[in-house]
Amino acid sequence: MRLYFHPMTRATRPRWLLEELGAPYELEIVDVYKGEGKRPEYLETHPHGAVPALTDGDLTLIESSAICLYLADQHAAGGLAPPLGSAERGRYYQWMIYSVATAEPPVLKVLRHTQREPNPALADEGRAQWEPVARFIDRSLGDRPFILGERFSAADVMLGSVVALAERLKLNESFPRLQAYAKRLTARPAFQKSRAAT
Ligand SMILES: N[C@@H](CCC(=O)N[C@@H](CS)C(=O)NCC(=O)O)C(=O)O
Repeated sequence: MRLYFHPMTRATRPRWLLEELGAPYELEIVDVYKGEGKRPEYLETHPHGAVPALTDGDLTLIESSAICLYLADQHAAGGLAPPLGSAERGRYYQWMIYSVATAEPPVLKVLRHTQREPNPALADEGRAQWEPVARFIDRSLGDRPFILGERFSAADVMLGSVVALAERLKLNESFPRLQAYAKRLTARPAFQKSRAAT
């Protein structure tokens, strides 16, 4: 398997999962911040020139959530995806999709409008949109360590990467359980490794 990657991007998600699974992989750094994603050879792999992309034999996959769903199933013995057909599997799908469809956009809005394109009004809009998301995640976690309960899963990789970014942006201050969740996840060696440049 080859993961097309750059640190400080969504490509850290599948790398985090590969590290949790102890699965072998090759890393290919694509510096999307220097335009390397738009090189014609790479556009053959990722039509939008973004990271992550994963190749596994003849298969090429894009979208961090799809790659994580695939990896967790390919390495089912790693136990990071609940059994097919179980209610827990349903909740797992919910969090895998919620992470990118609902949780990520407000956090990225705050990131964008406090950094690359400063705009306090739009940043505040992002903060307001994060609030109900944070409340839902907080309530769903309850007093359990991970989003599906006692066991860490690939859903914690997807959701956790968003919550960890929200934490960096100080969006979780009214949600101590979210703060503890972010701390618990970012302390994991696989998370730390996923941020490395090589
Ligand atoms: N929805 C995609 C987003 C991928 C994406 O936009 N990646 C960014 C880095 S976080 C990128 O490579 N941007 C460079 C570009 O689009 O030119 C995913 O989750 O994989």
